[in-house]
Amino acid sequence: MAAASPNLAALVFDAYGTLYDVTAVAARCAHHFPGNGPAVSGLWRQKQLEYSWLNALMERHPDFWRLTEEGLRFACSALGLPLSDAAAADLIGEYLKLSAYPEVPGALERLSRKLPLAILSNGTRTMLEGVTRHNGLTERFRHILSVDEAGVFKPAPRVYQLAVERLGAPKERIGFVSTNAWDAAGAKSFGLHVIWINRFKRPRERLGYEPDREIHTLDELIPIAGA
Ligand code: LAC
Repeated sequence: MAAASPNLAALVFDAYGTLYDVTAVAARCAHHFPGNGPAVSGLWRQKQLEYSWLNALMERHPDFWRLTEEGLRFACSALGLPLSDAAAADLIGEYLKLSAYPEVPGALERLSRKLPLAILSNGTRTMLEGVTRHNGLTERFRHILSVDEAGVFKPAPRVYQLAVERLGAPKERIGFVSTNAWDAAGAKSFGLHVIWINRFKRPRERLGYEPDREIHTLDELIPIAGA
């Protein structure tokens, strides 16, 4: 049973997989690598995230654009697929053109009338502003926050602290919304009020931190936020 939602002061959203559909890159991967689209895109995303966690542990901070490229290069080498520089640039460029999930624009419109909204993501500011502009959503957000401002990737607590500093609200009154269960666990470990969008009907991560709410699409957040 979900806990009652506190009087939320703001909503903060993860970007990739939460607002923007990263599986769309699979189609572009299939264009460059016929028959291997899902294999490339799946391994690419996995390595991109692994590299973010490993760099955080190594206390290094190459930016997410670079990790996105390195993850793609690893995936292609592992699968024995030659990757030209032109194909790499085309595929990485997809990150600036990802589509929002279908319910996202309407839900953000409703939510933004009730509460200040922000993005807090591993992406660089350029990546986040680009994809948000591409979807016509720039006006919905009070802040677009990149982990680069904290100099470390999620789920380091310093990242979630950025939301507290920039929104000026107590952490338990900031609703953090993510589809990535490991990101939801990191935000909960830090102390935010966490809403996990379980878009893909996945089991919960067993990291010891349960989300405060579990929903399946962003629409379900509208009544929770009283919007
Ligand atoms: C992000 C990754 C976790 O947007 O999806 O931060």
